[in-house]
Amino acid sequence: MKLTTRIVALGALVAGAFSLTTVPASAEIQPQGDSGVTHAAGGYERCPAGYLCIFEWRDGTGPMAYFKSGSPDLRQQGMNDSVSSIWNRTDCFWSLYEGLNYTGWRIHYLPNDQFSWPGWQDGYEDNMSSLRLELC
Ligand SMILES: [Ca+2]
Repeated sequence: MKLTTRIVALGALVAGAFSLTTVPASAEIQPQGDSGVTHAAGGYERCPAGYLCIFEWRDGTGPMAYFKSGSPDLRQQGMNDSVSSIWNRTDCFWSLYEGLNYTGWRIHYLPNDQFSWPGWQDGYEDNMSSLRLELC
């Protein structure tokens, strides 16, 4: 009986040590090239340093696309008219546009801006179709 208790305790200790070395489910992703898309679970923290990230859902959640320089057509990333939050994790100025190929109205984002709807940009959620780096 006493031996069994010790074995169970040892098992719990090993399990605890293992969980400490497990990589957290939500962390900054490793970007693949100048742009990409991830469906990994998590929030804003998935956005890699040096990229502008857009999120399908509010508060940095849902599918995320990341960019070094931009995209003329967010259909390529499966994010057309579906952006609900952003994080400009760069030292540059960016513009997000209502239309494809940088047309229509645009919203400027400053270095390190993080934004989620609802907010002062009412009417723009789920409307952006292209984006690009404007000034560094
Ligand atoms: Ca649009």
